[in-house]
Amino acid sequence: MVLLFMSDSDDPKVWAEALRAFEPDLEVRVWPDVGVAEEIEFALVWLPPPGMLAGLPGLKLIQSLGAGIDHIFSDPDLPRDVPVARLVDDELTRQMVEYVTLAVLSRHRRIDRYRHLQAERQWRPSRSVPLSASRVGVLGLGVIGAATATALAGLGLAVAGWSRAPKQIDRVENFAGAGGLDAFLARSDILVCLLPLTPETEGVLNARTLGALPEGAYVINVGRGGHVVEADLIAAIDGGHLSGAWLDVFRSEPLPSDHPFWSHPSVTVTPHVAALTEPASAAAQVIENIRRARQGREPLHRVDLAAGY
Ligand code: NDP
Ligand code: OXD
Repeated sequence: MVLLFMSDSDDPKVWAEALRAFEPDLEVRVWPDVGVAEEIEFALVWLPPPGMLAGLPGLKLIQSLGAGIDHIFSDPDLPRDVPVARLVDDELTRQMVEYVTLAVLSRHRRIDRYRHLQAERQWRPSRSVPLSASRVGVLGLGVIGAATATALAGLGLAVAGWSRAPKQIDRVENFAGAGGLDAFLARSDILVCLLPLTPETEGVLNARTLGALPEGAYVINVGRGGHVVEADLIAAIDGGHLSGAWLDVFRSEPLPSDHPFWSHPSVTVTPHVAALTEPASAAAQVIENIRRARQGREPLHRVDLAAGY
């Protein structure tokens, strides 16, 4: 039983230990030390180089190290007959909910304003408004979006969500499909992007959609950098229509050192850390998928190639 591990941002030793705690016979090879390529049955990957997976003729499973799979689907040579599975992990979801809550509440309590006042040594308190006055819109109501929307609604914020198909979530107003997008945007003072990156959602945050948000709206992107047309976002902030943005993901990662987001006074940047996969939490799911693949069964959380997520 041979698994190939490939990630520049996850520790292969920690993963190998976590996996072998369940399957002591599993051999874990670390890219680029593939050995005999035909022996590899499973690939556990984050951002595999294009063509890498096509070079493994014995593959039975491609397992993403994260919830997203755009980093796999972007490979033009991806073997289409091998099942691709994504992680659906409670710890990952918990971290995402925590991160988005932090960003939403920071905006609600105008922490940016106090940061700027601190730089000027100004003591200028202002009253906070009730949570119900902040209308949050969550783009994407999947595993993470639904948990986030539910948590925010539980705090007392006025929450709506947008999905492809209509959804019923307690205390969360639902808008669905292209036809529901503009009405959803028009009522979203704080917009949170939790969409997967697909050909349909690429560039969804652009001059038109950002312009459809209420005056002074704030954008939080934890989906993927490809959701945002970056020049349009900066123009909307600089033009005064948006009050700012909080961004965890970018078209180019690491964010280039000369990128205008780094120094923009109304933009908060974090280095794709909203959630990081914990091997201790996620290894059991990977092992379950390895066992299923060996038995010729469907893996958990198999991704629909046609839908792209
Ligand atoms: P899911 O696949 O569970 O949910 C995706 C949601 O997006 C669904 O509600 C789906 O609608 C909706 N959606 C997809 N396409 C469209 C469309 N064209 N129009 C409207 N709605 C659409 O994903 P997760 O919740 O698990 O994860 C979401 C994303 O979060 C990941 O793909 C990843 O990019 C990002 N992420 C970022 C992390 C970070 O650290 N920054 C960490 C983890 C994830 P429907 O329900 O109708 O199918
Ligand atoms: C993920 C991510 O998709 O970390 O899990 O972005």
